[in-house]
Amino acid sequence: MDLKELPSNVGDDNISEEANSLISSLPLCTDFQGKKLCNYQGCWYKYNTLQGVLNFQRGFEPQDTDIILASFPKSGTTWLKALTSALMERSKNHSFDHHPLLSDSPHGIVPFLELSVYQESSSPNLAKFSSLPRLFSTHMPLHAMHETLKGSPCKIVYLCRNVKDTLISWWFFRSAVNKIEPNRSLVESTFEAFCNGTIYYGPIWEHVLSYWRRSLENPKQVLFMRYEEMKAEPRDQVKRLAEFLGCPFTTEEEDNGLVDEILDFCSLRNLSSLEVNKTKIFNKVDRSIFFRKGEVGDWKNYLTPEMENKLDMIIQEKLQGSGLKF
Ligand code: PAP
Repeated sequence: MDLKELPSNVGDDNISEEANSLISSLPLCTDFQGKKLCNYQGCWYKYNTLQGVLNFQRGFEPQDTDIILASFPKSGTTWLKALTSALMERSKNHSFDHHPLLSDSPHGIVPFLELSVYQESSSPNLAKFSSLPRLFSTHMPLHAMHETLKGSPCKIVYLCRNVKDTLISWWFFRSAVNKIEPNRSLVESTFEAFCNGTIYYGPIWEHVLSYWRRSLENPKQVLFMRYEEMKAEPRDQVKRLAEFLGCPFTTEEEDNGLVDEILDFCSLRNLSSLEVNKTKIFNKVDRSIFFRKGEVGDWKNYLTPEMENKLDMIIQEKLQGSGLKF
C-alpha cells in the first residue's frame, strides 16, 4: 500500500506482455527526470501506471452509488480526499476522536483506482469497500474512464488548481521523492514539460478540459471544484461538496458549527500534525511530502516573468472557447 500511495509510481515496472506489446506501438518519451512515459489515448503515463489504467478499463464495474475523486497530480487531492471522507463519515462518527483519518492517511482511505486498486491486481477484491458509497480516486483524465463508466450515474468530483501552483507543487514533490534539492534546473525542466505536455498525466489542459466539459454537460454527475475557491471560501465550497455528494448539512449541523469543525479537522495544519501522516513511505520518504504550504500564488516566488508569460499564452490558447479561465 505504501508504495502505491506515491503517484510517482516509483518502483520496478511490473507489466504484462500484453501491456508491453501495446507500449511498443505507442508514442514514447522520456520525461524531465529520465522516466519513460508512453502516450495512451492522449495522456502520458509511466509504464506501470498504464498497466493500472488497462486493468481498470477492463475490470472495473461501477456501482450507481460510487464516488470518484479526480484531479491532476498536486492539485489538492489529499485535501479533497480528507474532506470527502469527513463529510461521508459524519453520520457514523459524531466526534473526531475515532475518525478513520486518525488511523489511515487520506490516500489510504480513498485509494487511487489505477495507482493502487488496479495496479496491485487486475481483478482486485473490492469487498473491503463494503459500506456504500464506495469512494475511489484517480488522476486519469475523464476520457480514460469514459467507456468503463458509460451509462453509470456514479458521481465524480474534479478538483482543479492553477497550473502554475500545480507545477511548483509538482517540482517540490518530485525533489522530495528523489531526495534532491528543488533546484533551478529542475524547475526549468518541470516548466518545459508542463508547457509541451510531456508530463506524467499530461497535457494538463486536456486533463482539466475533459472534466470541465462534462461538468457543463452533466453537472449532476461531475462537480468541478477549484483549489483557489476552496481556499477563498471554504465554508461555501464544503457545503457545495456535501450537497453534491448527497449529504447536505442540516441547519442543526450548521448551527452546531460542524462545517468549521470539518474544515479545521481537514486543514493542512491538522492533517500534517497527525502521526499517521508522518510515517515513512517508499524510499524512506516521509508522508509529510503530501503537505507543504498549501498556498495560492506560491508560483510567484519561483517562476520568472518570461515563464509566466509563456504559460499564460499557452493556457489562453489551449482553453480558448471552453469558457474555462485560470
Ligand atoms: P497528490 O496528487 O500527490 O495526491 P495533492 O494532494 O494533489 O498531491 O497535492 C499536494 C498539494 O496540496 C500541496 O500543495 P503545495 O505543494 O502547493 O503546498 C499540499 O501542500 C496541498 N495540500 C495538502 N493537504 C492540504 C490541505 N489540507 N489543505 C490545503 N492544501 C493541502
